[in-house]
Amino acid sequence: MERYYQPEIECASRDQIRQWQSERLVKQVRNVWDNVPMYRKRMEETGVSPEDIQSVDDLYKLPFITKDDLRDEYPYGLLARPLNECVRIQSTSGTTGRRVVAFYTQHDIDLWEDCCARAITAAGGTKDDICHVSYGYGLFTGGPGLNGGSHKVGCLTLPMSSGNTDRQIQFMTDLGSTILCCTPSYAAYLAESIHEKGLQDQIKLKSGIFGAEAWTEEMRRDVEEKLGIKAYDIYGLTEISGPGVAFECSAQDGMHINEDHFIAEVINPKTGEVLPDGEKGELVFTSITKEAFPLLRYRTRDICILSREKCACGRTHVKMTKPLGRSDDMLIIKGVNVFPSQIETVLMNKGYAANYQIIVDRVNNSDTIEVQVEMTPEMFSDSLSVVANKEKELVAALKAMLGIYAKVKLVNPKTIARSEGKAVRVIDKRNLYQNK
Ligand code: DLL
Repeated sequence: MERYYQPEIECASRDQIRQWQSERLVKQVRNVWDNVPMYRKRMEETGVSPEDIQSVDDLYKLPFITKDDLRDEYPYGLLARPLNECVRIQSTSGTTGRRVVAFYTQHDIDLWEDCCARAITAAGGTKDDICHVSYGYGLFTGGPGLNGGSHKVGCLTLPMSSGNTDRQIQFMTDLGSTILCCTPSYAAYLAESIHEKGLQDQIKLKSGIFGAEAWTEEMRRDVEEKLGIKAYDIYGLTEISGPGVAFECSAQDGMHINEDHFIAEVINPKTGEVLPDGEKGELVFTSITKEAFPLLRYRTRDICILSREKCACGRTHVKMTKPLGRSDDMLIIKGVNVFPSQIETVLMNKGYAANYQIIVDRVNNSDTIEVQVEMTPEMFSDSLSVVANKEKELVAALKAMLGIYAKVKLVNPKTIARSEGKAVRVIDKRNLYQNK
């Protein structure tokens, strides 16, 4: 039997959802007009005033906002509430230069945790469950979001955070964890380690809630089989709240977007034109219930398809496919958002030319990144120790910029293939977006 955390909302009629969206949107537009100078300026430039927004049908009139706007307004520019009403900050996993900071009032946290509670309940979670949260805790939204959702459902919550795989497995077997929340690549790694230790019979897991990065149907089947669970996808982004913006139900065929809090649109990333359901494009969100950090028409850069076809689970909220790619060049490596431009900045600062290639792969279910960069003729050396020292120096500088380890391989001048068109900077061998 399908379970819901908030059945009256999750299974509301389409008319009811539309009415909520319209009322909340009108209020939110007035709110940002009054309280966030950037929105008022943008709306004035576009020739839109709050009176022009009477319902969701008018949403298209509002200007888009992007990650660049968030960076320009960093840190406090987009706050819609006084700072002393905010109780929490979270931040995207991208580091230096690209960091985005989101603010929450207590009410914002409450609604965000409701969204995560809906996801956990859809994955079969009840107060009888032991919910093992192995997403990172801290600035990253994964740990705190699922932790809060788990409390709301009433599960016994294990705030494991990520890493220390032996301890994870020990707690899992000793305490009898029944729901696992972590990135899909960590789930695959845990599954493999459990099998290596021959402990699969001592695992009591029944479901997993995996997201924050792309994963394929093949990976789902593999993890489901190895751990004897049902694996559910969960989607979200810090800017809009964190995990739980959308989540999978028992149909395991796309994720329901929590439309009472977020209005979803899909647009043509080149022209900005709004596309009908069923067409592939960039996902855009408007947060209609956020108090501290409301974003209107925020371009996620995630490519997906929306569907309003009736779902077997009984939920009525629109479904999104798994992200099918991105309209920018952001990579997610070990859960960390990485932009090739950050790597280029490090190389340039250290005196290298723009002849480099970034090779991303997945080895034993763990992401790897290697940066191959040409030495300039002036720095060329055939002494192995000189080269090794230069590589070490770059590894440290990249770690400082990205927050993760990237292998560096210095190669001789003129050995990286030159392109006649656009340079091919990134070779991603993971094939993560092969679903549709
Ligand atoms: O990854 C929030 C999250 C935590 C979601 C835990 C699910 C579970 P950010 O670090 O801000 O937030 O990264 C957001 O990650 O724009 C997508 O490109 C990607 N992403 C998130 N969930 C999925 C998913 C968290 N299920 C960015 N499948 C988003 C594919 C995902 N990509």
